[in-house]
Amino acid sequence: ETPIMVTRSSLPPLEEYVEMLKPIWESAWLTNMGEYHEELKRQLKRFLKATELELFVNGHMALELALQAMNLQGEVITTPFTFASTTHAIVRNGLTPVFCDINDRDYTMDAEKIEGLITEKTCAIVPVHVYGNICDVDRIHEIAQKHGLKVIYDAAHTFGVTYKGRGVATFGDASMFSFHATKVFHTIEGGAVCFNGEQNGLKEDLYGLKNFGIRNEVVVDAVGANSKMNEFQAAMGLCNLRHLDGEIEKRSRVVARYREHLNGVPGIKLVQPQKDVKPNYAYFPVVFDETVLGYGRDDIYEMLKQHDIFTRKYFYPLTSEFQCYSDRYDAKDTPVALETSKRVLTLPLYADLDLSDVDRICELILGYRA
Ligand code: T4K
Repeated sequence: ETPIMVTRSSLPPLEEYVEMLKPIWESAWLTNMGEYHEELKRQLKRFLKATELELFVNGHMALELALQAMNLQGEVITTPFTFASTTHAIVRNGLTPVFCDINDRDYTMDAEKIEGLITEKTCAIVPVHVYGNICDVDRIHEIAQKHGLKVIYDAAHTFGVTYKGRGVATFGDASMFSFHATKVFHTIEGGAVCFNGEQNGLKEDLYGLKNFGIRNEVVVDAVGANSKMNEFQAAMGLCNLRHLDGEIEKRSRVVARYREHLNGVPGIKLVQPQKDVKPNYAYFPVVFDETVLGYGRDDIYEMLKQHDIFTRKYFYPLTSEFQCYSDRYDAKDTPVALETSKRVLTLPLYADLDLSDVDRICELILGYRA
């Protein structure tokens, strides 16, 4: 039997992608904001209900350059329960992460703990809509307004999610999306920053920063990087967008099947659907409580691996525990995040995962004895 990985990239029919390549061969225009780049930008703006959007070579550079474009200095309140990228993007901008704990319902930043971390050095909040769960955007907005802080969401997992009918891209000063191959929507590698167009010069700055800070042929006015999305990536995005609704629908069936098996089982905790949120079924995290079950997350991880089923411990360890940061932080300061990282496992989830495989995975989990 073929191994089951935590996810599997969605791909359009090969002929569809090949057809898209023909104009690239004819024009020999491969990168640097070509026609597909511009078309994808238009379509994504509409799809994400964003007022402004810039494309990038990947999600990480999108976040890193969004922070750079905001000209921030000092401390940034963020979550350690995330992928390496979030914390690295802050540190690589010369900023200091200050880690806020998460809540134990949906594992996003605990908004009630933010104000206690604000100092005179705080300049911004970088929350993460982790697994596709929306942060408490209303409360975060209130706090940011009160203290004059920028809010840059890591929305890597929330492509197409809406809250009270509003695109998730419209919250905060900016939101970063990842279009990596493992995401609900992908451009092989890729990313975007969505933002409100009224912020002074942000549009021009973001555009410049992904192209070496070049304004025009003779003016270079910022220390930029090279983070442009190329035409092959944009073509993949245009193809994938056509199939997205169907892919999300298939994912929803996989999630419903997992829930049928695992909901309400003592010692096994699932994230309950969020109120007023249209989800995208990005990840399926399960928290195993060893004190109830007599066995823990690592036992399930190993057992499934024996059956060629490869789950992932997203997000273990916390970023504050990484070797490059651990001398500066104590993970015990974020106890909910620490406990969750030790207990959580993300189960396989992708559009073409067979429901019979979901049944098998759940039977293995429910039949496990320590
Ligand atoms: N912020 C957050 C909260 C994020 O989660 C991420 C990325 C970012 C920022 C940064 O965005 P990007 O710069 O990546 O756009 C994967 C992804 O590489 C990464 O994008 C993602 N988060 C993270 C959560 O997961 P790994 O190291 O776990 O990937 P890997 O190579 O082990 O792949 C996982 C599984 O996916 C494989 O077992 C099989 C499947 N797969 C993988 C690849 C590469 C495919 O089916 N096709 C593929 O091409 O990081």
